[in-house]
Amino acid sequence: MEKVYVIGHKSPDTDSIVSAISYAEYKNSVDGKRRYIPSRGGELNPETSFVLNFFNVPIPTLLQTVEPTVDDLTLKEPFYARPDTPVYDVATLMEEKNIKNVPVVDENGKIVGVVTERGLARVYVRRTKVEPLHIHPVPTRSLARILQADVVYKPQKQELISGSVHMAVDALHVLLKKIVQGDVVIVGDDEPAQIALLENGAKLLIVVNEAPVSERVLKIAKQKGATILRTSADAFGAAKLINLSLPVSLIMSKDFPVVSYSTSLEDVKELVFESKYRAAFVIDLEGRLISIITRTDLMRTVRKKVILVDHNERSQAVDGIDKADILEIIDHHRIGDISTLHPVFFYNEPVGSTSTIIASWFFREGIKMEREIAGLLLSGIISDTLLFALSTTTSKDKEIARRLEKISKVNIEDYGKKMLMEGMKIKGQDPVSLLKRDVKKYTIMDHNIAISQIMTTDFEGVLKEREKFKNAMERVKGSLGADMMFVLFTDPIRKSSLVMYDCNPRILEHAFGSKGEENILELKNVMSRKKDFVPRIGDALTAFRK
Ligand SMILES: [Mn+2]
Repeated sequence: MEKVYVIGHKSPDTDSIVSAISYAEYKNSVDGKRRYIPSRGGELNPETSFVLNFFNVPIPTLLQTVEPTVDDLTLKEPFYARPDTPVYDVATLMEEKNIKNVPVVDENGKIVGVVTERGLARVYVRRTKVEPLHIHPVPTRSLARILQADVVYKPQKQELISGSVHMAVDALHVLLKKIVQGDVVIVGDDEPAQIALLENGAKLLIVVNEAPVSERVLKIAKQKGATILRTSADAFGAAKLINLSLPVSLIMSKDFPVVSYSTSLEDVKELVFESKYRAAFVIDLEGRLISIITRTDLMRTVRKKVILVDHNERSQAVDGIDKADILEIIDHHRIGDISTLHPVFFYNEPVGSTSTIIASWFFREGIKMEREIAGLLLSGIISDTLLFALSTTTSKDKEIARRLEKISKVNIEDYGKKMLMEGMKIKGQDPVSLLKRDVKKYTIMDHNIAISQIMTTDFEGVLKEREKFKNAMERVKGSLGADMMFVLFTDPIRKSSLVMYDCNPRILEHAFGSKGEENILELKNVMSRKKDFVPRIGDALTAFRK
């Protein structure tokens, strides 16, 4: 079934994670033709971990990038050989199925080698030059099949047969000196020779030209426990076919390109086009062969299908979004710059959270909502509105939250406070990862701006560690390639934010009437990054441009 990944922004917050999980659930119940997979673009923050843990919901699949990968191809089940499969059978398979590579797979399904047409040819050129004829252990039945021979006699217990091969072309007394116990001899219709060979230890007679095998010969073969095969081929033909009875393990090559489900198609292309196999072998985590990718598999343009929730700006989306096929966007932020290949369902409503929108659709469509989903959606609303404290909170958020409260069987106030406190701990946390946890990038008037927001009730702790946070800010700014950075420490109880900035102080003066001290400024009633902060920075930058 076609897969569609439902995913929120990078540095996911609670709203984006629970929206992805809930919307995937919603879509799976209204559309049975596709499989909607909740995904995430990064590590969970402590608040979200608490939420998923509280409602016992699995963590969504991590997608570092939505670039097309092996997983997006329609993989065929491959033809393969076992290490003891005779080369003859592999060559036949290649011809019948018109394939150039046959992977060799052991009894656990692991790929151990590859036989190629070219490799096959090269091995035979080399072998016929130097090596005496030899039968490597091969089941008697397989050898008979390859020689197109009848099994005239074979001891009951003997399954595998092997040994050095002689041709009965010398005078008999010369030949008898050459053979040792267990050897194989290709003979014609010379009955005395057949008998003498059996009595001198030949383990297998290959009687060519469909020559008769007498009762006397048969009797001795039984006594000696030797095998007799009879073929219509001549001596030369039989020798040629014996060469093809080699197990492929002797001629397979062991350096072959492997890829996994998560290898990007870009990398696969490079491998396939550079490899002498003109193919790559797909294996799972245990090394088991899944499929083979050849050039024809790579002709078609493949894209991952995605639904974006809780964001619509390219800079906030997971990597590779330009190579993905966006099917829908559901958001509650400003309209950004993502463009799509086709007309898509794009829903944006200025409410407090994406969770509000998705919950309202469950209710509108009368889709049964499990307690866990209600709990997650409620958490998304609480997280994004800081328990209805943010100015972005609408009456719709409150109304939906009350309905979710009933289904989820938690108390909004008690649960909400507990959840927010979990996410607001800053003590003992690494400043860089704290700053990266919820950082968003904006492009305003040609400036690359990074704004990190950290919820905390501990302004004193922040001021005490100001140097650490400033160093961390510098590092994060550099790693994001931003030319300005702001960190908002927001206290939902005090209803104010402490902003730490790395930019021209005049921007702050223009936007908020003060530049504070030491690049730190407290902003009363600034709670929402997108509603209370970004627009005023945008106004200041626009004013400077003029
Ligand atoms: Mn949100």
